[in-house]
Amino acid sequence: MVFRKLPGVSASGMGLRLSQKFVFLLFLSGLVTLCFGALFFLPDSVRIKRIFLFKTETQPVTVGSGSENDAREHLKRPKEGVSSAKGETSTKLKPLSRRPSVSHEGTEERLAGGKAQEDLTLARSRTESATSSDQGAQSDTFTYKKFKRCLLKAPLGRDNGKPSDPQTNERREKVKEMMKFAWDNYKRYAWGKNELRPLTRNGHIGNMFGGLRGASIIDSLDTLYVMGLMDEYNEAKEWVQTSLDLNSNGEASLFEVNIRYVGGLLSAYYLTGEELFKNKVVELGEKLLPAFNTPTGIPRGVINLGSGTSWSWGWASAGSSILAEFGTLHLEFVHLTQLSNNPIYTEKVMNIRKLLNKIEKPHGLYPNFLSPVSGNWVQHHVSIGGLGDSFYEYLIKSYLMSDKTDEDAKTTYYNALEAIEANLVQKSPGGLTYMAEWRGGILDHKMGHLACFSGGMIGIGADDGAPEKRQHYLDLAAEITHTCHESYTRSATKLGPEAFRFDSGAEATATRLSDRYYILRPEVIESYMYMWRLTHDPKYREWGWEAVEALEQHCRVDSGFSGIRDVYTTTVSHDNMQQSFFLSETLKYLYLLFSDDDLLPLEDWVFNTEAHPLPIIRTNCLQNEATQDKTL
Ligand code: DMJ
Repeated sequence: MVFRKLPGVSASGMGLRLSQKFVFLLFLSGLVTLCFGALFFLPDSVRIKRIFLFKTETQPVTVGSGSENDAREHLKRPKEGVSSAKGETSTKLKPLSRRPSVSHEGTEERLAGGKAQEDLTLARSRTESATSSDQGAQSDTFTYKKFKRCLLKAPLGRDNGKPSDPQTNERREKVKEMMKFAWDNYKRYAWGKNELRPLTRNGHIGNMFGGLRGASIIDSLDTLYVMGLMDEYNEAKEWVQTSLDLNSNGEASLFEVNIRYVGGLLSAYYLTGEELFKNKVVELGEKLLPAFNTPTGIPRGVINLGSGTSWSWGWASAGSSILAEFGTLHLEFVHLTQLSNNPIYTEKVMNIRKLLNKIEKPHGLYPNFLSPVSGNWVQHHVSIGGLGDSFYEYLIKSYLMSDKTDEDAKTTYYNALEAIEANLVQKSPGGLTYMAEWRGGILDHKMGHLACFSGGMIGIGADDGAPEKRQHYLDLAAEITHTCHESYTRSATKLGPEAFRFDSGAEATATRLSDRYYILRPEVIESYMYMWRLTHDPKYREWGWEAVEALEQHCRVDSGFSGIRDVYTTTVSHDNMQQSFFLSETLKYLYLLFSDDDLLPLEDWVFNTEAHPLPIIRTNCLQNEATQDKTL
């Protein structure tokens, strides 16, 4: 090493200075090391620790850990969505934990999340993601006129889907009357609240929507419009204009706000072209973004819409996020990108997709709990019912909604379906096909009402499967739908229980008291509707009509519709809750079942998991339209 003499400094003097400097630097670096080391002794909650050590906050995959009770509790939780309903039936909500095991403060997460996502090489820029840019890009700003020109058919059909057969038309009118009855009572007793309590004749707010109000109004907008209940639709629209306040400051379920509010407003916009809905939905979409500020970009389940702070459900083991929650954002977020011309929404959901593609799947299956910090699975519980369900639904629907360009969604869906068939699909001794649940390799021979949506899902995906599998998928869809129908016919009320079993001699019946309730859920009817459209087998309309009669007989009360506590007794006990999804889904699917196929044709529309129709995005057409507009 060569020391160059500094001017005016002797060699020995320079040596002295250098050794002083050396000692000083040694002291300084010792101090820094000490301070850094001390971080490890600080409690996890200290902000500075989380900023410096976020990368080491990975959690080991704890297969099979966590309490079984926890798992049972939230098996019902995410899909039920409406907390009080659960509270009043047999399922009680556990309170949200304010002190989860990992950090949840918006600001730190924002800093940490951005950096860690780079580390995981999860691309966030448009150019890095071909699919993302395909889905998100518009050569020009979206306009409603362009969008309408790119539809293949008129959304409401030739004659609003009116069937020519008089009996079917009568049945359709009956469903419309049920909608009007449900709406009128909501309006009379619970206007502006989230849901109607039809026995006590008051409103329910609940804690799922972060202080947002009017869930039944937002969930009903498109149903009212499609049914031609225009006075009611106008009342709903006016409420959105004057009273939908998005500046709430409460704790919301990202999933529920997305499927009901974002989905409901998007559909209302696409069906009507009212800019009001578009403005509202874009404003709301922005408020959901902070939930993604985690080290992996996997959003947490709960978000404070005012502060942007987010955290995991207290009942989700080890601060995990839920597959059916973070996996049920794709459709709405791609549309938010389209309407706002901001790629960020599509980037967020593509990031989730990439992480899921990357991590190892046990037997090709997707467990229900994932750590948003480490990106590892937490517990190996797999279910096509609660906690998992709509993740699978959104894969095939993402493919369909992309005008069949999202090949990645397609591959992921069919691979997942293969794993489901290999590991979960079972045949009962009585010959009923069902989807069991999987707990670390052990089958639980139980199928939830929620899992009954899968008949419709497998049906709509049948045609795009491998040619040799198409008929098989359609048959599988029909078998699952048949099993779900059996779960209805085997009860005294002809309505299906929350969960039914295929063990200890049971064949599609609930064996536990706590599984006997019915909360006006749509999934079985949803599958009837899809299977009707796909096969035109009249039995699906008959089965739908059986459900209408049962709803009328057992769930209709003086002031609305109510869930019931036990489907196996005709001396019914009502749960006093008219769920918003009854207006959004159950009645809409029934109405479509008795309508011609040209009402919301499947060539142009996919339904989000709350039955809000979203249009297929024809990027090429929209871009050509943009070019044409410019040259006109
Ligand atoms: C609805 O909120 C949605 O369908 C959701 O995906 C799960 N279930 C309820 C209705 O049962």
